[in-house]
Amino acid sequence: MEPATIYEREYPDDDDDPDFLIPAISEDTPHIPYKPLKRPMNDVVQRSLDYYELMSKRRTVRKFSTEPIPQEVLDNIVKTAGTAPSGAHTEPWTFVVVQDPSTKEAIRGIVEEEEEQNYARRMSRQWVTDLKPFATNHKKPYLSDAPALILVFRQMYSWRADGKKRMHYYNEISVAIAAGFLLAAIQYCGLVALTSTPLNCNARLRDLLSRPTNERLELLLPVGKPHEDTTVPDIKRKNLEEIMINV
Ligand code: IYR
Repeated sequence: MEPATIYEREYPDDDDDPDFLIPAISEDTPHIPYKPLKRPMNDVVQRSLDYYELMSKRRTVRKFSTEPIPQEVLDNIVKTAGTAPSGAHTEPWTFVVVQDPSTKEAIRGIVEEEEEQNYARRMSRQWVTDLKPFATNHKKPYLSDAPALILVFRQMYSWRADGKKRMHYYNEISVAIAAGFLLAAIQYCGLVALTSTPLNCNARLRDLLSRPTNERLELLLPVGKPHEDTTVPDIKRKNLEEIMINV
């Protein structure tokens, strides 16, 4: 029978066994009290301002210091990303953290090769023109200079212990939220990143890093301290009136 809705097409029942439905997480999962710290509203106001001011200083940088990042910092920022909400608590993300110089070099080789094609023919002339203010091109020295590269993979589905396919509902937005948490954690601890999305590199980087085919590369973040000579384009952010509508 034809699936009735787009949701049934994207998240189908197990056709082999449609009546034998068991949730991926136990139906008996207890609900426990949640008692986060209570803060007076004037603290809430102050903290909202402080956090905005911190985050407003975040910039994408393309020139990194080679100073290594303590493993503990990498562990903590990835743990923070892993606190993101996800569809049906499927946690559909894998963060591959690369510090090994020869693997960084191999990643750089693949990305530069593909980006050369991207800039030359895969991206439209309008796209390449729109990138001019950012002074980007296919050369990516930051992929070897930055002490760590974090590759964010999206798991489109996974496998349950009983061998059934586990659906990862809303996996795209879940991974996007986790990436936001990661960028915020990087900013909060005093490091910088480059939010990059290497076009056409998924299969080659997935193979290089031995990731399975249910995973797709979404983001590649060089992370570290900025190089002493780093400059950033003098761009402005939209003001509140342009991004907020109060009803
Ligand atoms: N992925 C390419 C091109 C690029 C695209 C966008 I949209 C940017 O904001 C920046 C770069 C690159 O990394 O050079």
